[in-house]
Amino acid sequence: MKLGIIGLPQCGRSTIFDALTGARGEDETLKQSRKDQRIGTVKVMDERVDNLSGMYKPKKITYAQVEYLLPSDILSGTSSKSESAAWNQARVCDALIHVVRNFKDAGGMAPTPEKDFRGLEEEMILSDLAVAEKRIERIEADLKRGRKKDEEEYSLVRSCCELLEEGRPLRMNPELVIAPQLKGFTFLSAKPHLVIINNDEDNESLPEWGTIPEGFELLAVRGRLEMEIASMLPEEAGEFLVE
Ligand SMILES: Nc1nc2c(ncn2[C@@H]2O[C@H](COP(=O)(O)OP(=O)(O)O)[C@@H](O)[C@H]2O)c(=O)[nH]1
Ligand SMILES: [Mg+2]
Repeated sequence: MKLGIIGLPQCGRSTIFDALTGARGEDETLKQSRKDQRIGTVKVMDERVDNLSGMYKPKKITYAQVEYLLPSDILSGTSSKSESAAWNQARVCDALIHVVRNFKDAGGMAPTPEKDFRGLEEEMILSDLAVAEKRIERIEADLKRGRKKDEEEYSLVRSCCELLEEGRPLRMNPELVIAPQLKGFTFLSAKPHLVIINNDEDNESLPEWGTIPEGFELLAVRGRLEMEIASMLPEEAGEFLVE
């Protein structure tokens, strides 16, 4: 399973990636201009696999793996090209982890988690709408040239456009999410999402949220603290957690 980590700049994506994959933090200067995506693979240790392999003694034991993908940073100034490159990396993922900043930034600015969340959600909806509208245009142009249109695909893509035009993500309509004819479009707003509220070290609670968006799970995580723990040696981490 491939999970993509997305979020606005400086929300803590790299920090969460390091926390999840146990990678030691990159140094700050490197972090600021990272052009390539990063991938970290984590084995899912599972007692059931251990028990079964104890019983059947297979030649090879393969645990399930989760692949975390951190898309390349969107470089300021070069907006649209690097932006679409980063989104295309997220498109190939099975699900997305949307990181939202909930700590004061370097300039001391208070976080605006709900606004940030909605901003990125809107971007995904608009990006999907552009893909869907392009397909509609294409089908209609082909029709004029005498090609037969695939009614089923046409009506599915039309339904996507309608939902997206209302500003709603495609995951709101399960029928569209599972339609095989739409799979190739790799719609961002159709993917399962987990929203991580990236809290400061001393904050364990979820922020005030006007309306929790439908079908969403919010999870409060102290990203920098988790990253620091993940980069400790096991015995250090044990002592730290006890304390
Ligand atoms: N206080 C606090 N700062 C954090 C936390 N997570 C990240 N930061 C800081 O926020 C800045 C941006 O984090 P980074 O992971 O590079 O964000 P990215 O741009 O989304 O990859 C860095 O200076 C981090 O040290 C957190 O949980 N608490
Ligand atoms: Mg980063």
